[in-house]
Amino acid sequence: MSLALPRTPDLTRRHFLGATALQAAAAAGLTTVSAPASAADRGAAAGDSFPAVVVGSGYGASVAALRLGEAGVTTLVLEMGRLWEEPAADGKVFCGMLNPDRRSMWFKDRTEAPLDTLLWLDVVNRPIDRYPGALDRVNFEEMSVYVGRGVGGGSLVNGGMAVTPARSHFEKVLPGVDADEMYRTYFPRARAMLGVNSVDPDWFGSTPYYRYARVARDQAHQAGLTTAYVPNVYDFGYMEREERGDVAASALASEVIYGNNHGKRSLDKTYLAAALGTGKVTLRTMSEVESVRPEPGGGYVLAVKEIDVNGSVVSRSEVSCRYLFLGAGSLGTTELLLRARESGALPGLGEELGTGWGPNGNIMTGRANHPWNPTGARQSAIPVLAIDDWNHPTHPVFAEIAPVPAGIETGISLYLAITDNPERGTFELDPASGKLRLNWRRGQNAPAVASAKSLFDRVNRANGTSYRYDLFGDDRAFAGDFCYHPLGGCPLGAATDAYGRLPGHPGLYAVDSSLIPGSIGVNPFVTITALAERNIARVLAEDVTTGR
Ligand code: FAE
Repeated sequence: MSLALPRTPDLTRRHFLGATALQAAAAAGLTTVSAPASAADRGAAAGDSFPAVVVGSGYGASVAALRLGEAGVTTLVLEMGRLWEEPAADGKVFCGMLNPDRRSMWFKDRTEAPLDTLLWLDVVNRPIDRYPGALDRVNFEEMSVYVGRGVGGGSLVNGGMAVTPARSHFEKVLPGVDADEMYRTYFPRARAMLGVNSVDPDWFGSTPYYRYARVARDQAHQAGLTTAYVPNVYDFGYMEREERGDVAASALASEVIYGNNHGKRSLDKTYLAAALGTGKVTLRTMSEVESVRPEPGGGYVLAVKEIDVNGSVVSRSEVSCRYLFLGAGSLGTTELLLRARESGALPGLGEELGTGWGPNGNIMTGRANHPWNPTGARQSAIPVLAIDDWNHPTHPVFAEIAPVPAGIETGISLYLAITDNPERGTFELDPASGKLRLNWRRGQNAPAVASAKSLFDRVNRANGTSYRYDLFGDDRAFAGDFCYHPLGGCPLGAATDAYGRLPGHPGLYAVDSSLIPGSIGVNPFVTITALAERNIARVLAEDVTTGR
């Protein structure tokens, strides 16, 4: 079964116009992208002044850009990363995981993949040239955070798992949000716009590419646990054609964390294409917002640094706007706001800013399978199954069954476990270096490790198997020193009002993962998208009055 993108005539036309504009800009090597606007729209942006500016182009930012464009508000999107549309000399836009090159990571000398050794051998990570690659790993003192960089943010590099949280957990984490409205209106809207679909269970049951998931499923069932199919934004119809050899392979060719060349409905194919297609939205890439200050008389001024692919500064400029939507992610949005508070530029920002950060209870772990029960040399890089033990009374876990698409039999069952770790971290600016600091101690992972261990001890006991200790560079079975799901820093209803408005500063909004206080119990992008849809609907109805 494969669901298509929303097919109303207007949206289809917008997607087409926007996608064409993205491709044309990439082919011409441009860092500014816009679809043709009507004559009446030209001039709505005077000089470098726009009615609305959106910072970043991940989930929250893309929702804001589309809905502003639809409402007729001339909008500029500023993204620090590249536009990923144009093939390189090898004919591919992104590099694969088995042979990573400079396209893999954001200005690193060596790749920093999460699973970094096999049999304790340093065979996974490679030296690379410094380049604005798609995946970044931000290394704080005791926690590393993976994020996407480029047009589409995390949607370029993530596993595409599109999960709606358990309503009880959503209500616990965000008690101020009307859950009825979310589950009736905004979650369905987000799923439809993102192009969520599900794997065909018959195909899943027979393809060699999901043997690893079937092995892990059967072992979970042996331990009395429940598994569930997990929807995804990767087009499963395309994946089936990959197996038949009808189309170029992507998920079945070990592509995911450094980008998918085909099959994945990343945001540049969905929300952002539609946003550009309104003719009201312009996108500037390689443009990092360094600071924000208020404009006398209302609105905001942003200091913007444009870089080239060597990381050299091409220009520094200022952009002003009446309405400013921060969608730079949990790290990026919190950092910009902390800088503005600490410098005195935005004094209204309160003490709750920088609080409520968590890694969504992320723990990665691997189990060793018996030689007579192989997981398969051919593995789809897109996960489709999870162990759902979220209702466990003391150790709730939602564990994604992850691939190890190494191209050889590894015998590993790998998991990204999401746990209900109540620990939270805080952000601050280091007084000496001025850099963003995350106050999170490794010991704060202990509740998450305890939950993951409780679950996988049960799986190992029931199957006579054990953990792998060779995967994370030392002899740990559980890796909790990195995360894929940074959440919080600007918690909704605490650092902001109930709709993401920053206190004391009219027209300033947080729209992304920074709003969710540390945990959502499942992979987070559907929630980030749905919450952004809810908040922008209210903001457009109540706040935005000019430039239409
Ligand atoms: P995000 O998508 O991070 O986008 C922020 C954007 O802002 C980025 O493009 C930045 O380059 C840009 N930016 C930052 N600072 C600035 C600045 N100062 N100026 C201009 N631009 C800036 O934000 N989630 C799921 O639900 N399912 C999954 O299967 C899944 N798998 C994942 C796998 C990996 C490897 C990773 C890294 C993440 C995964 N996630 C997954 C998490 C998900 O991608 C993440 O929660 C969202 O992308 C966060 O969305 P935001 O809108 O907050």
